[in-house]
Amino acid sequence: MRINVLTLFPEMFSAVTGSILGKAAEKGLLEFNFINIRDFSNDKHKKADDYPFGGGPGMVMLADPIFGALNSIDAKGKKCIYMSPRGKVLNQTMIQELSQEGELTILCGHYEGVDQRVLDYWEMEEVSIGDYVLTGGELAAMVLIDSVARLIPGVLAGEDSAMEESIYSGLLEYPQYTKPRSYEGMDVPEVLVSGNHKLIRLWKFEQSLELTKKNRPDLFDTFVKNHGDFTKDEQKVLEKVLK
Ligand code: 6GU
Repeated sequence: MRINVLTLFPEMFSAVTGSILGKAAEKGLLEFNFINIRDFSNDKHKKADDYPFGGGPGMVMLADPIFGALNSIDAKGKKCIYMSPRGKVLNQTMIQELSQEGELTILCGHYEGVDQRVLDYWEMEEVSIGDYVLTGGELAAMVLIDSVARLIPGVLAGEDSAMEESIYSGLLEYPQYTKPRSYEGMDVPEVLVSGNHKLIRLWKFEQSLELTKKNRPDLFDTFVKNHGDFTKDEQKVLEKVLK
C-alpha cells in the first residue's frame, strides 16, 4: 500500500517510520510519501494559512498549496482522507475497508481547518479518531496509518496475529501472564498452568465477558444480543456473568 501524507510537520512521522511500519516499508509492503504542504506555497514567505472569510477564531489553511501538493501526486479520483474532529469516527470496520486500498492520501489539518474547496474538489472523506480535540491532524493520521497497516498481510510478524485479537469477536481481551509463576506474592491463575485446554478456553471467555461488561457495557450488550451459538459450557459462563 502506498500512503501519501500531506502535512506541515513531516518530521512528526518519524514515530511511524521508525517502528514496525518502517520494517514493513523496507520489505516493500508499505510505501510512505510525506509531502510538506509548505513546499507548494507560491508565497514568498511560504505562507500556508490566512484569516477566515466571515471572521471567527484562528486561521484557515490555504487551498492553493494543498491543490499543488495533491496535483503533484495525481490524487484526483483516488481515496483521499482529511483528518478532522468533525469527521466520521474511525472504527475497526472502517480500518478493515481502508486496508484493502492500494493507495491512501491523508491530509493533516492545522489551525481552525482547511478551505472547504479543498474538501469539495478532492472529494475528501473526513475522519476523526474520537470525541476530543487535538492541535493537529498528524497524531490522528498516525493512529489511522498504524491501525490500517497492521492489517496488511506480512506487516505483523505472526501471520494471523491481527485476526486473533478479541475486538474481532466483539469482546475485550482477557488478562495475560508470563513468567515467573509467582511475582511479588501474586500468582498466575492456577487454571492457566493446569494444562486443561477446555478449562483455559472457558476461563478466557469468562474474563473477556467480565472485562467487557465492566469497561464497555455497549459492546457487552451487542455481544449478548448477537451471539446464539454457544456451547453448553459457554452458556453457563455467560449466565454467571449476566447475574
Ligand atoms: Cl482527526 N484531528 C484533530 N485535530 N483532532 C481530533 C481528530 C482529528 N480526531 C479527534 N480529535
